[in-house]
Formats: sequence, structure tokens, C-alpha cells
Amino acid sequence: MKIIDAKVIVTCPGRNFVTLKITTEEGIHGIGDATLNGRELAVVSYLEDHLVPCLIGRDARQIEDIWQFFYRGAYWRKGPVGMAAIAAIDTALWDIKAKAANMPLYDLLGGKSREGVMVYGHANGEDIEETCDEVARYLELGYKAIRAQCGVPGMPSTYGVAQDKMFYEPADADLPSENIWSTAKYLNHIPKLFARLRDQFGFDVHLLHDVHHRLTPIEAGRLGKDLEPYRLFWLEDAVTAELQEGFRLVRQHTTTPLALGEIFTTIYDCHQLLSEQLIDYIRTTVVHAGGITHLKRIASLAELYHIKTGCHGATDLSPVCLGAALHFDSWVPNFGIQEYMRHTEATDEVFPHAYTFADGNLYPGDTPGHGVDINEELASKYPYQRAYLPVNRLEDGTMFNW
Ligand code: GCO
Ligand code: MG
Repeated sequence: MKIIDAKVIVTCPGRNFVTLKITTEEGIHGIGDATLNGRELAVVSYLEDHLVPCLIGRDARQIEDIWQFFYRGAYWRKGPVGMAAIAAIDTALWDIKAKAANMPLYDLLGGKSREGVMVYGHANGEDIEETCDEVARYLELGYKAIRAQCGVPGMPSTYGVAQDKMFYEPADADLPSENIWSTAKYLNHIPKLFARLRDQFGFDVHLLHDVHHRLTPIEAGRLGKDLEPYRLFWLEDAVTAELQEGFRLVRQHTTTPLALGEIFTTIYDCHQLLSEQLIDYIRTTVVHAGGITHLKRIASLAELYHIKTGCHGATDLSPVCLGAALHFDSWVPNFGIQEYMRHTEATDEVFPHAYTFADGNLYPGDTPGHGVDINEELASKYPYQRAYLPVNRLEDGTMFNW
């Protein structure tokens, strides 16, 4: 099954997406997501200039060997640009193999472990009142799990609070916009949000919250402790995780479940977090962690330590990544939850897909492969537009984490 073509497609139906399309001599094609938000063209070049020339002529059936060839063969390992490129190749090859076998991808992985994939939606508002209204709306839509983010008094803007409620899009500027951050104001406010949410909605709905890498371990310990009465499903990215052992301190202070890993690119970014049971949910997903092949390894290591999956699923992960993730989620034994931020209608048109939403779950569909395709003609109508994620500064001007 010789690979005869590998094409990189860049499209911007409301936001930028990079897609790799691989075709075999039998005429079977598969696609993979290669989108790296705010750094898209680096992955395009990495694929076109360095990986595609080595891919043509290889046997599409040898997914593992091709993965190892590109991971080990570069000599330079890991990193978001390289791993997103490898992920795109890997996802496209799994898509091809499943299509050739005439199976939905979850069958090739080992079969379905569950009927539906529980997802969480995103409620957010300028203040507590507005956030409560949004949670109510998500409950009406059937969601069983909802992430709640809220504006903080005295801070002009904060992560996770959107202009357009259904389509949150932080990469919104031609040059990075600058936000202001105050840890003290944030830590004082967030427990009030969850006190109010539990008061109004009770304990049946799963509630989640994303700190977005902004606390020190001891501050995270305090927030986790303050939130314990409200029984969060998880507290996400409480601390940046370059220092994996830093999470020991968070763990010593709180039983609030911790989620981490949307920016990890390999198993080496989390092996200590997993083996010391410092987190409860691992957030790595298909596109940024080396594709299905590597994600399976991470999930298997996590399973050994009672840690569940919770794949990243923001809007910058294309429908191709979401489709592949849903097949992975349907199979993986230690599934926890899947993030779901809706894509715009224009994006959904460019990427026709088999997955559907009902009753708080996503269903991957039964079409052979991962069930997502790209309409190239439509994609070509939306040229790339430079867009950056914001940056963050403390109130005194010091650069901080966004
Ligand atoms: C999440 C994430 C996103 C990221 C985005 C960056 O939990 O969904 O934190 O909102 O900020 O994916 O590109
Ligand atoms: Mg996050």
C-alpha cells in the first residue's frame, strides 16, 4: 500500500487549520490534523520541507515503523512543531488502515468500550450571574458536565470568558493582545462562583474549571482546598507543569481532582506525574501528542496508575482531531471525559464528519476510518489569516503565563 501523495492543506473558515492528506496507490486517502494554534506555518514547513519527502513511497500499513522513523530519525526529539507533524501523519495512516479494513477506527483499536463519549461544554460569563445563566443553558442542551469560567472583579479580562458564548476563540488578533492578571483577585473570587453554582444547580451536574497555568503549587493547593466543598470533577492546569515534581506540593494540600497535559507532546512530559499519581486526568490528545500511536502509550501508562483520560478539545483542535479522539475515547479502557468546544458552521462545512452530539455525549459514527473528511474546494476559499493567542502581564507589567 504505497503512499503516492501527501498534501498539506491550510484553511481558515473562521480560524486557521492545518490538515495533512495522504493518498495511497490504491486510491485510499486519510487525513490528519496538524494545527498548532498561533504557530501554524511552522508545522506546514516542517511537514512540507522535511517529512513529506521521506514519506512518499513508504508502505502506509507500517504505522509504527513510520512513527519511529520520524520520531527517532529526526535526531531532534519532542516539541510541539515536530510532534504535531508526526501526529498528522499518524492520524492519516490510522484513517487509511481503518478504511482499508472497512472498519470504524474504534474497531481497529480493539472495539467500543462504551456507547457514547461524555463531553463537557463551556459556560462562561462576565460575572457570576451571567455564568449561572450559561450553565443553565448548557443543562438545557443536555450536557452532563460543564466547565465554568468567570470574569474577576477588578480585572479587565480573564481567560475563558468569551464574547460569543457558543464559539470561544482566544486566537483573535493579528498581533498578540495583552491581558492583565492578578492572582489575589482571582483566588478570592473563584470559590464564590462555585458556591453559587452548587447552590443553584445542586450536585448532579459535573463542574470543571481551568486555571490555565497561573498559580504556584501552594496557591493551587489553597484553591483546591477552597473548592473541595463544591466537589469539582476537575481543576485543570493549576500550575505550569515543566516541573513535574512541583505537583507533589499541590497533592499534599487538596483532594480536588487535578487535570493536566493539553500542552504536553510526549509521554516524557508526564511520566512522573503519572507514576507518582500526582494527577487524576491526563489531557493529551491526538494532534499535540504524536497521534493515536503515542496517545495509546500515554493512556496505557496512565491506566496503570488509576488515571483517566480527558482529551483536550478546544476549537483550535480541528474536527479531524476531534473525530480521531472520539474513536480513541470510545475504545480506551480508562476513559474519563472529552472536552467539546463547538466549531463554527463554516468549519463544520469544510470538515464533513460522522460524529454527532446527543444527551451530553458525542458519538463517533460508524463510517470506516475516523469519519472526518475535508472538502478541499471549500477549504481553498478560506485563505490563512495570521492570528495569535493573547499574552498576559501582572498588574505591574511583569510578563506572566497566559
Ligand atoms: C482548553 C484550553 C484552550 C487553550 C487553547 C490554546 O482547556 O480548552 O486551555 O482554551 O487555551 O487550546 O490554543
Ligand atoms: Mg485548558
